[in-house]
Amino acid sequence: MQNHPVNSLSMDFLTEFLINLEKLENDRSCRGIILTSGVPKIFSAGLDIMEMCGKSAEHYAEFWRAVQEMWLRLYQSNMVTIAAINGSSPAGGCLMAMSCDYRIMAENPKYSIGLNETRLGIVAPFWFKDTMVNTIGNRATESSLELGLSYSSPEAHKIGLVDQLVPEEKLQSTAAAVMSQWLAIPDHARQITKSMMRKPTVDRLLAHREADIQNFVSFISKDSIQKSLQMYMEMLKQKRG
Ligand code: CO8
Repeated sequence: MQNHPVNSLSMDFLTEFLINLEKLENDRSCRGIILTSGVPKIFSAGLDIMEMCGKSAEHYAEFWRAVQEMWLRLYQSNMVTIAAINGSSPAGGCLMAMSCDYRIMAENPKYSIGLNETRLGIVAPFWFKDTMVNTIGNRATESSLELGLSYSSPEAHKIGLVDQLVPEEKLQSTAAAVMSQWLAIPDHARQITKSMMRKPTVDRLLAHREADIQNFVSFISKDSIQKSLQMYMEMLKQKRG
């Protein structure tokens, strides 16, 4: 991923991501992908907040459908998906990483990962929550979501949010080595097993997809939520000085 400055998931980025994912999915010679960042110190800043500020209801609906589509495709991918997390990964960035089959994070206490939505005054939707429950369990997810916790890489490893920690310079080679282990399993057996594990979570969104879009549109359109997001963007600017 290389969408400067912070790999935020804008409409354009999501569209390009989906096109590329589909191309790889349809390429029979491609059995696995490593998701990583070409932006130093940042894996992905999550959803592009500008896409959720001061836009029309139609725009919010279209944007949310694209976010859903990204998750549906990545979470159910037939390919082996490995996240090589080489930087901070808040909110939607954390969702992307959790949607992969395996997560390896660079050992750097400055990098953080987590679903921090409540800190922005917004609420992670049920399928973000389900994805986290499937990764770290119900109890850890509950406090994590309520407090909008961001974990340093050692903390993330401790709670199982990432599977492996490695020195930054070994991240890509470790991801390649892990990929080889996963590719040693016959594709059809691995794919059926993955589907068996993930289908109930996917089906829940598919059954409520339109309601989830409506819910997002009405929530994000509220004046109070727009204000919270604007204040958060201001806070990011001030932090930089
Ligand atoms: N969207 C848009 N712009 C962003 C975002 C973002 N998510 N994050 C950062 N930027 C912008 C900054 O405003 C800044 O812009 P400018 O140069 O114009 O001032 C630029 O990117 C660089 O940012 P920083 O100076 O902060 O860069 P740092 O390297 O110091 O820090 C971080 C990088 C750690 C990524 C930091 O920017 C950060 O914490 N960003 C916020 C991340 C975040 O909280 N994302 C949450 C998005 S919400 C989401 O993903 C899920 C929503 C769920 C649905 C809700 C239902 C209602």
